[in-house]
Amino acid sequence: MTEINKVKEKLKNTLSETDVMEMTRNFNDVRELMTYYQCAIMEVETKFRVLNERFKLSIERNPIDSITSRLKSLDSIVQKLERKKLPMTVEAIEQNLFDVAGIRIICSFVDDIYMLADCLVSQDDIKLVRVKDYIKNPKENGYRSLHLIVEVPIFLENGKRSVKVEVQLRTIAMEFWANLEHQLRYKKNLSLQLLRSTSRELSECARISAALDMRMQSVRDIINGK
Ligand code: 0O2
Repeated sequence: MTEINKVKEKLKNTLSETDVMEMTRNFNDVRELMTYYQCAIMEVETKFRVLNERFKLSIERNPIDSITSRLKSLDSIVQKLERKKLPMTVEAIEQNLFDVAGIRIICSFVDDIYMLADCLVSQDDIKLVRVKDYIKNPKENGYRSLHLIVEVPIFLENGKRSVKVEVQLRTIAMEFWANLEHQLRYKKNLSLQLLRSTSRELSECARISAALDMRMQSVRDIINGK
């Protein structure tokens, strides 16, 4: 089955005839756009790898534990456009969906998150578009992470283009928590009672994990003589 037919099959109950026609018409342009997002991921990922290497010299350790990246799937893009009542065009994607290209940076310590974010946004080819600091202001459910939307230039055979990338920076503890919470969100067969008690338990885990991050940071500061 071709890529477009897979998307149509997946979303057959949610898309109107007009949506499907529009999507088919713009499909090749959207595929080309996806290659730009893939290039932007490579650019930003390299920037973080370079920073990690540099800090290995200056602070004698790697501030980054791991880096992952993902390109939003075509069906998720179509669903998000549909949810936001936007047309299925390249322009609508570029102007409204900021998380098509996503990079996640996992650190051991909270202060490394802010240090790396500062280093990234101070680079003169990076434009900071938006910051959501769910570490200083955690979400109601306990979710913590620093989210940046940045615009990065990519250099193509026929010129330069600016592309938006979502960067999520979090600690190992925040990642551990978010992965479990994500699983709960997609669990459909739990009773309301079990869902409520598990959400409460997860909230408590978020509180404990935030406290652990602070204590680990303090221990490291003592070790480093701060
Ligand atoms: P996926 O599969 O991770 O991409 P916007 O994109 O701006 O329209 P929003 O909600 O304002 O949407 O963006 P925000 O708050 O910056 O967060 C979007 C992403 O952060 C989510 O992507 C998740 O990856 C993560 N996230 C935000 N809140 C939570 C949370 O409560 N729990 C967990 N586990 N992750 C969260 P997507 O699109 O949900 O999915």
